[in-house]
Amino acid sequence: MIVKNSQFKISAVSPKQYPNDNLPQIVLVGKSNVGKSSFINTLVNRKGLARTSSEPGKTRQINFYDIDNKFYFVDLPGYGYSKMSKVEQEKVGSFIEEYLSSSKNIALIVFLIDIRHLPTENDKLMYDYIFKTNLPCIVIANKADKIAVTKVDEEVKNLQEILNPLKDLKFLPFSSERKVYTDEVWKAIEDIIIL
Ligand SMILES: Nc1nc2c(ncn2[C@@H]2O[C@H](COP(=O)(O)OP(=O)(O)O)[C@@H](O)[C@H]2O)c(=O)[nH]1
Ligand SMILES: [Mg+2]
Repeated sequence: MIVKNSQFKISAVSPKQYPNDNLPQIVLVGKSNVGKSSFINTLVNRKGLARTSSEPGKTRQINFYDIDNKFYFVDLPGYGYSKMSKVEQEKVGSFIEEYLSSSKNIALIVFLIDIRHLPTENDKLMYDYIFKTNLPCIVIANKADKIAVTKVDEEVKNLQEILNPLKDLKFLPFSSERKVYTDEVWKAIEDIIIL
């Protein structure tokens, strides 16, 4: 898909601020710094739409981006930022769960993990949580530019074996750095929601 018009809609800190239209919401979930905001920018082909940061743990609101008046990309705060206090981390966790359990328009969860590492404990907890919501989900093994091209397929398979041995979810590699696999990801999204 080629996006023509993408714009920031709102930063929400509570459910009453979520957009109240019925556009489908595609939500980015993943640990802090895994590349959620960059993923949005890469797919819509705009450098600065979603705020990215090399310093993790910055986003504490839920940012909604209107894409061609067809759907929202929803940028959630990342979990598992080790420099945050336990209390602060729990706050972020319940914030994420509040959105995932109360928004009525979630059409797809895009769950980002890092292709270089085994899923963290928090990744596994999030995966289990997503599984229980029954919402459609695809898993993106991000930062594929950080490993040899010849290892990419093997690593993606490996991660699926660990997180999703039933193999009922789609796992895809991705790299915002090199802007590769973008077509495959759009296709996977469009297989699930009609855009
Ligand atoms: N090498 C590489 N770096 C990436 C990629 N995606 C994001 N980053 C970098 O990772 C850092 C965190 O990215 P960001 O999108 O802000 O992560 P977020 O916290 O999940 O939203 C930034 O320094 C990005 O430039 C990628 O595909 N490859
Ligand atoms: Mg971000």
